[in-house]
Amino acid sequence: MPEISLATSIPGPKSAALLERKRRSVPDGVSVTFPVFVESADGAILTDVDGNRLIDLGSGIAVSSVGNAHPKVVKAVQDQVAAFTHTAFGITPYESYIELAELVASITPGDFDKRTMFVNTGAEAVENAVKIARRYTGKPAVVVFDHAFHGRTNLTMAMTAKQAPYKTGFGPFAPDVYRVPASYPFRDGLTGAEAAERTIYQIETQIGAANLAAIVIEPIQGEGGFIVPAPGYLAALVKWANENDVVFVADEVQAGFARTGDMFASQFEKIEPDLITMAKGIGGGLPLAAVTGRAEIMNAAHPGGLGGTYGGNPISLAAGLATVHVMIDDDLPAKARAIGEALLARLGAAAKTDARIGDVRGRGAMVAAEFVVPGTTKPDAHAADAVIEYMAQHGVVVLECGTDGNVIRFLPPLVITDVQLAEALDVFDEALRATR
Ligand code: PLZ
Repeated sequence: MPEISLATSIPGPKSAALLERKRRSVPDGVSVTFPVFVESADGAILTDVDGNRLIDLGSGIAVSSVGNAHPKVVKAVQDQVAAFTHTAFGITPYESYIELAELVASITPGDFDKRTMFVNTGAEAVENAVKIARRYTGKPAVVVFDHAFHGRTNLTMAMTAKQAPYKTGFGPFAPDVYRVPASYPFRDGLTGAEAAERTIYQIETQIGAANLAAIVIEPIQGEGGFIVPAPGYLAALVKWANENDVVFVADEVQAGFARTGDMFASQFEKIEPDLITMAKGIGGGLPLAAVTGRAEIMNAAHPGGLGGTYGGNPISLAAGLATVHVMIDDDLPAKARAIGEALLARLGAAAKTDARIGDVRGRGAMVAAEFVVPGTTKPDAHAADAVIEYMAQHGVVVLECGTDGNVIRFLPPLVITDVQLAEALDVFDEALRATR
C-alpha cells in the first residue's frame, strides 16, 4: 500500500476554507508555501484536515529530525508540563538546563572547556553569539557571506544576504556587518584554498582584523542553496581567525544535530569553531536554540548580560534532552548518511537524464538539486517551482531554497523509512517528466 494517500485535490476543501480564514485574520507577510493544514503527524507522514496523507521531505525546515511526535519527546514534554512549566532559569533555575549544557558540550567538536546558553530561536542564538564575540574581542565588525541566512531580527536581517523577501523595506539595518564571497564550487570553480584566499584578501583589505569581532558562517549554507564549500575552505578561515584574534562562529542552526551525517557539519571538515549556534533539530519540534563555545569567550559577558524570559524553558529543554538522546541512541548520524547515499544516487541519476538539473550536492540528509537553463549555469527558478508544485499536488512536501529560488532541497526526517523515501523520490522523477 502506498504511503501517500490523497482523499482530495491539494488543497482540499477544509484546507481551502482555513486558507480563506487565514487571509482574513493573519497578515499577508506571514505566508504559507504549502497550502495544507495539518491535523496530525507521525514520523515523516503529515495528515491534513481533509484526510490526505503526505510524505514530508522538509521536516518543518530541518526541525523534526527525530520525526514528528517522537514518543520519547512526547513523554518527556508531558512529564515536564505536569511537573512545572516555567520559572525563568535566570530567577529560580532547574537541573535540565545544566544537563543539556553538559550533553551539548560532550557532542560538539573541540576537546576544550565549553559553556552553553539556551535561547528560543536560531536568530536569537546568532544575536547572542555576536554579542559575546564583540564583548570578548572588544571589536565591532562582523563578517558574513554571500548567500548567508541567519534570521529575521534586525541584526540577523543585516547578516542575511537575500534581499527579497527577507529584507525588502525593513531597514535601516544594524551597522558593522560586512559581506564577503564564500566558496560555491558549482559557480566559482575555485578550490577551497583559492576561495579562502579571496575571502581573506577581502576581509583584510576592506574590514581589517583589528576591527573584526567575528566571522559567522554556515558550514553548509542552508536557505542560500545548500551550498557545500570546497574542501579546506572552512579550515583555512578558522586558521586565519585563530591567528587574528577573530572569533569563528559556525552557524549550525540548519546543518547541526545529525542532519549531515555527523552530529555537526563542522566535524566533517575537521574544524573546531570557537562558537557554534544551534537550533531547529535540537528541540525535537519545540522552540529551543543554543550557543556553545570556548569557556573563556562565553564567559566574557558579565553576569546579567545574557538571558531572556524564556531562554531554556523547561519544556523545550525536556524535549531537547529526549531528542539528543534519541539521536545518540539510535545513531541518527548513520541514518542521515544512508539517506544521503540514497538521495545522491537518485538525484544524480535524474540529473543525467534532465539537463535542467545543473548540480546535485549536499551531505547526509541535507541534499539539493540546483535547476538551471540547460547547457548554462543560469538559474531557473520556474523549473524548480514547477517540480515543487507537481510534488505538492501528488503528496510530497518539499522546499525551495537558493538566492535565486532555483534549488530544491531534500531534508527528510532522519527516521523516514526506505519505502517512504523511495516513494517520495518516485514522485520527484514523475514531476521531472511531467514538467519537462
Ligand atoms: N541560521 C543557518 O537556517 C533558519 C528560516 C526560514 P530561526 N532557517 C529557516 C524563514 O523563512 O525564516 C535559520 C538558519 C540558519 C539562523 C536561522 C534562524 O533561525 O529559528 O528561524 O530564528
